[in-house]
Amino acid sequence: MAVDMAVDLSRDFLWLCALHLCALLHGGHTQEAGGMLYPRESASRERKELSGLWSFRADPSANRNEGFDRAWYKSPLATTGPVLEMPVPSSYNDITQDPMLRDFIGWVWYEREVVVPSRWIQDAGTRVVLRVGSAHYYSVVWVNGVQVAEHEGGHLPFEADIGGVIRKDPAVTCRITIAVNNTLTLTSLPPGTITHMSDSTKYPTGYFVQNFQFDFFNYAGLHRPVLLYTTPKIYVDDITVVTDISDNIGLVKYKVSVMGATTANMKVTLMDKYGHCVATSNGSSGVLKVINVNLWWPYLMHDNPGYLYSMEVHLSASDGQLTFEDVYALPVGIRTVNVTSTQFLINNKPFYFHGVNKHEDADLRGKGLDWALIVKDFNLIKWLGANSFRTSHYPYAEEIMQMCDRHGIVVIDECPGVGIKDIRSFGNASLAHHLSVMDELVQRDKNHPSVVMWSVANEPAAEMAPADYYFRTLIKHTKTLDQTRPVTFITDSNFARDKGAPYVDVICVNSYFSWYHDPGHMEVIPIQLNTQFENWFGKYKKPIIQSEYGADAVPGLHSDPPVMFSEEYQKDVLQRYHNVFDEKRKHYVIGELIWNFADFMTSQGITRVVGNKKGIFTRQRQPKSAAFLLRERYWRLANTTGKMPPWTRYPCELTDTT
Ligand code: BDP
Repeated sequence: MAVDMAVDLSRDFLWLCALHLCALLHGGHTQEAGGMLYPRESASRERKELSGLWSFRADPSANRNEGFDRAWYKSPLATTGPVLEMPVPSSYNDITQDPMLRDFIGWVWYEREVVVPSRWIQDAGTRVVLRVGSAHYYSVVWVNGVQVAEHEGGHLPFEADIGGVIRKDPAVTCRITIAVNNTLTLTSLPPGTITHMSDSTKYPTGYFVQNFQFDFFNYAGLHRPVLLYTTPKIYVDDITVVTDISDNIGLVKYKVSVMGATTANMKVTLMDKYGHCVATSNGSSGVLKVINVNLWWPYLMHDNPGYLYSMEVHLSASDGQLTFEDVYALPVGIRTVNVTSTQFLINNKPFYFHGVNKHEDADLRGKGLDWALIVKDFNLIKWLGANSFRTSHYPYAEEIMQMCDRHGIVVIDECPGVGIKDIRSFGNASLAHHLSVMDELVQRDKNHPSVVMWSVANEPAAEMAPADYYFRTLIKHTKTLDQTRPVTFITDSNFARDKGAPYVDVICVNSYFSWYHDPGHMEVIPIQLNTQFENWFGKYKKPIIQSEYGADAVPGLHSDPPVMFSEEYQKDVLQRYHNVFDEKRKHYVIGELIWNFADFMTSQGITRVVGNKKGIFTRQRQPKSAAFLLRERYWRLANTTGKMPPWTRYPCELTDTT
């Protein structure tokens, strides 16, 4: 059905300018340069969590700019208008009964007063850092009315040293104000556009909608923990580790960067999981050698998966008067990753991805971090016998990445480059932002052994002419940032016309035969899937991952013979894909990732019945029939492709140790 709407690009442009102008007016980028180490407690570092209830108000003014015009950050939010209680972390969309807030576009304001320990304020040798785990999408942060940070992009952390501000008047309670704008523009990631409807016979005055071309709800708000942490004023700013193996010796090449001093004494100690020292070194860079190394192995590939050492960096330095000590302990997994023309090797052994695509998505909290959900999902992943997932379609919480490290779940780490379909999103401004998002992602996740490949995008319009330069530049840049991991993007383009594919290390292809093409005709799957694989491998001679496939199933809807949307149809589609995978994995197919782990929310539309139903689990994490089919398969695959510890040999129960 065609919708008659007036697309006013100049106003769209104004909207975009408003977003960036506010950045200029309110102080520009004050975000700390340098490392992005996860804030861990240590003998020299403390943390203060700010999760809980914050004051909240959306700005529904016509230009969404009332908060800036009236400087809502200058006084407590409750003094400039009504406030709601809003949980953090959580998306705000599903928390109230207000439909306006569920679909709100523009600035929302969060505020929280914090009691900062007086010790932190009195001791000028202590850095006090405010860290926001993820705010979707564009944020400006003030402390006591002074702007301390500004950040573009959801899904990735940013921080600011707030010591100077809170020390100005120690008697004043520390008031943190965060304005977050979820508007997506042609240059944001993901991109989007705003359409203003000017036909007054159809739409109210000032009516506009946000358009985007991705298939998940554009949840917004403070999605991950906000916290304060301390470091000494001379501190470990960043650590980079790259690992290698030589016979039974593990090599941990490390580099530590220090802020606050030009010279420092450094002691680096590598501990095994029982706290025994296995290697030491001095100096800000070096190589730690671990004899009889315990390698980091994926789940179901070894009887001791996810082995982590702890690299303790002890820094001591003087500012001329006082000596400062800082301690940071980084979990380190020793493993290698290599790609050949037909294989993906972890520790020089072929690795087959039998995994899932996920979303950060759940009832009520939307994309808000929730430990109960995270642990449940890991239990389901292990129950399923999955050894991997892709962070479709944006970086997941650092806490999730740490779980992957510990449990040996292999990750394809994807940036929010999803829905790049408009040719105007291939321009220089878009590319520059995309490059800086990759900088932030690699900076955050470079030390996770679970991360084995970067994905720079999902299903972009890769057949468009500018895609060649765009992906060549983006992939080259990512490889410069990290020379140890392969880089890919996920394609659904035609193999002969895809302009980005020449630059990837692994071909990752999505297809929905008998669903979006030939709906209802599962009999086409074997021939079409076979053609897909032969075409891609024939042209590129690179290993291939089926990075998405699947079908919607409404839980409890049954039909025999199977029809679309029934649980039987979903199972049958999977089974027919599996038959082809089993043939091709003898040659060059190196993985299969089901779309999707669980049902998830999308925007409303005529193809979605309260969200996307391609989950093998419901949104509440209950299995559909397909989950049992996949479980059978994944455990069988694990038995044939991995070295199974006795306690996991399928179909034995966990208690059976024979
Ligand atoms: C793929 C997209 C994914 C969608 C899926 C679907 O990558 O985000 O949710 O299709 O339509 O093309 O279910």
